[in-house]
Amino acid sequence: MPFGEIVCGAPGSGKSTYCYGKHQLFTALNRPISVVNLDPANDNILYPCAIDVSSLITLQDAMNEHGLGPNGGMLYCMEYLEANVDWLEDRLNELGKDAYVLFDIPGQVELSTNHDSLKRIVAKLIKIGFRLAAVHLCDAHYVTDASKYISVLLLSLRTMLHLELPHINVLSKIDLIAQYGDLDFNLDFYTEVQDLSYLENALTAATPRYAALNMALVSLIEDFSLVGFETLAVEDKNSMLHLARAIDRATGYVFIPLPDTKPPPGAIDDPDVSSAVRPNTYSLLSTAAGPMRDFGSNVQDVQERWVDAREQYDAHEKAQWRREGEISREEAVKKNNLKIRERNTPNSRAVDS
Ligand SMILES: Nc1nc2c(ncn2[C@@H]2O[C@H](COP(=O)(O)OP(=O)(O)OP(=O)(O)O)[C@@H](O)[C@H]2O)c(=O)[nH]1
Ligand SMILES: [Mg+2]
Repeated sequence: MPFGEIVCGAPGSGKSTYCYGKHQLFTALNRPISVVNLDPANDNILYPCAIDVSSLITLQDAMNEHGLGPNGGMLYCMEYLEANVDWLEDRLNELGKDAYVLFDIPGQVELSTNHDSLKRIVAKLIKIGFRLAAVHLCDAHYVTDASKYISVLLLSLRTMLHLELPHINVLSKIDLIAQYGDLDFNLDFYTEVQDLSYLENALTAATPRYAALNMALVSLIEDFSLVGFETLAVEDKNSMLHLARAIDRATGYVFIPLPDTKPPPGAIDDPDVSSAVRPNTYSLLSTAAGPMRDFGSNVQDVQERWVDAREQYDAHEKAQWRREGEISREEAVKKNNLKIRERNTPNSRAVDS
């Protein structure tokens, strides 16, 4: 059964970077992964692309041919893809029934909040057997201001209600959050969306005229009680692993490597590598259904890592990388010396005799 993620979010929220990062991580872990670019305006694709919508239609073609602007052109492209969904289905079938597919969606938010083409394409994918989750990326910058935070909550809620998929909202670029100054509340206030009435003072101070409207929106979000956030720093392995497990739990994906699969380089069960080098993330991902006790399952850890003690953690990580580098260099030298000794042994016996 194929599984997949609909990676959506506002322009620049980090969708393509996330797809690239996840492709690198899963390839290193020997986990199947393919990335499908569904953004017809994406002309600088970072990741190895299994299927590219640009071979069906590009935004530029749509604009030139029908005299449309970039927004109208994008909607046209999605409608065109919907009309040619068999093209997508044929290519997805070529990826095999055990494929794990990331769909990189254009950043135009109405595609995942109002327009029906993406929704119908998703319905088609589900019909052909895909188990999908929506991964909705939102720039963490939005939590630095109460009214922007309300807007991102509304956007997330609207996307959840429109796509009707198992849904994970993600505050992306969390590694940059300390740069935007002190937050009014701890990070868990923003990720858990527990009691938004605390925002009242900030909202009223910023826009006194709209105080009542703001509080009506707050109570709407609270009434649905659906929105919550995970966090993501794409270059941080722990953060990526935590999110991968959260998504696996949403889709029900359990990764069990085939018995004859070679563990990825650096895993503890690799007989060539000392167990001191790296923890065994391979088995971590094979037990996605287990309890979430890894880094990031507790948002206080994320707060400590990226807000409270970022510099100390960065220094600690650098020292660890240096030590890992030294250990693998020493292992390589040891292996090399062993090979030289083995090569010389028969000759030395011949000399002795
Ligand atoms: N520091 C940091 N930067 C990030 C992260 N994720 C993405 N970025 C940066 O954010 C910028 C936008 O990322 P993209 O991946 O192009 O965003 P996108 O959502 O695909 O954008 P569109 O396709 O235009 O909608 C790039 O400069 C990335 O390097 C992250 O976790 N941390
Ligand atoms: Mg992109």
